[in-house]
Amino acid sequence: MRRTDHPAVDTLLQQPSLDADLKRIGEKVLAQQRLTPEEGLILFEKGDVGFVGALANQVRERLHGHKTYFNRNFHIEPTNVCVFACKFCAYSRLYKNREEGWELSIDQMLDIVKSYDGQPVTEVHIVGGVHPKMNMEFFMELMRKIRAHRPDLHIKGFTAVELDYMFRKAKVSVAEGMRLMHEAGLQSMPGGGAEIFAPEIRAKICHDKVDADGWLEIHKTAHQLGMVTNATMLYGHIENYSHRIDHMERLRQLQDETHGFNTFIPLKFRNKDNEMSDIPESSIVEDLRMYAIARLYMDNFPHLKAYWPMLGRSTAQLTLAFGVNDLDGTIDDTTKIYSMAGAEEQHPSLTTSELAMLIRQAGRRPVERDTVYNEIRDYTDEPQLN
Ligand code: V47
Ligand code: SF4
Repeated sequence: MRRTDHPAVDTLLQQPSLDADLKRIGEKVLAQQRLTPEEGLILFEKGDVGFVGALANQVRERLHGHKTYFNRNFHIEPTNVCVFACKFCAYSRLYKNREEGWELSIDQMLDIVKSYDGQPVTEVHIVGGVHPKMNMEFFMELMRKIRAHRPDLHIKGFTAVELDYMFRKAKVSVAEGMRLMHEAGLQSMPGGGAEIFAPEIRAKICHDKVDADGWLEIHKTAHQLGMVTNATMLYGHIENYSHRIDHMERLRQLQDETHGFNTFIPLKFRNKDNEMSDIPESSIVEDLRMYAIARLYMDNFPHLKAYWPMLGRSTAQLTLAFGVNDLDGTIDDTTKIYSMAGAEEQHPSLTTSELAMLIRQAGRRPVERDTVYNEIRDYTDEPQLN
């Protein structure tokens, strides 16, 4: 009997040779039932890329049809000087070596904002290293000036790592710090700094920055103020599948409580020029399995995003058949964090037309969105527009 709009999924689940656990999990996904951590682990251990991909695609199309979102943003990276010493980071320069780094003044950052005057960008994404002299006051003044100059520009900024450090330096509670930053203009937060929550992995790869509880508390507080945030997971290094499930489970539980997360972004570990360069990178098949299992496990996250400059255009296109419904990085990607760690695209830049074309080539419908996923424009039938 045909039970879904995806006969391929039905056929897959009826194959007599299919493992009994996988069959049961597949039936649960079709019945829209939540997967347990044990079932998530079984998917990682036994689910081949074709199996998890077909299921994740079914979920993706149930939630979003063929729509694939992108937004027009630009990045400001205030500094690459950082007090922390994450082993996977190829981007930061330790504070003691800061002559090798850059530190932008408020006026220099405002000049970046002004360079986009008249351009149809909707968001500025502010994120960088953790510089001890760039404190809360400094960033509140920056945001007030950005808002005065361009009130319609959505300010998404600061990982929980940066905020935790600022609040501790300013001796304010998370609740007070978030309230002040929000009042100064902060509207949403990116998902960085989460890495892998498990303390035994954090101790080895990023021992000195905010821990899982601190990261989750900052996002929870943001959600309580009405802000939306994203969540990331850095995978494919020294963690095992249980650590990935534990990470996703903790995010799923907070999301049940607050519903403040928009997007989950699995970040593939890249091994160039960092202290973990001896660790081989995950294969594309493993990357696609990661996206698919994330789509199946994170049932209360509306969106799953791939960051194309990191993956490369072709792999990013492929992810659209494995659960992903959002591609980040558009017209003029200004971030260096990935290009310095060995990302596929060293100077990532695509016109909106080109990005829309990539999405159409993958058989999907390109839709421009704002930060909170209001639809701005459907590019399905507009091949030549920028
Ligand atoms: O937390 C650092 C990652 C993150 C490496 O929320 C690396 O919309 C791979 O979170 N290999 C920061 N990853 C960037 C980030 C982000 C990016 C784009 C969009 C959004 C969003 C968030 O970059 C860090 C860390 O996990 N990272 N080094 C590396 N070698
Ligand atoms: Fe600093 Fe972020 Fe790099 Fe860690 S990942 S060293 S917190 S810039």
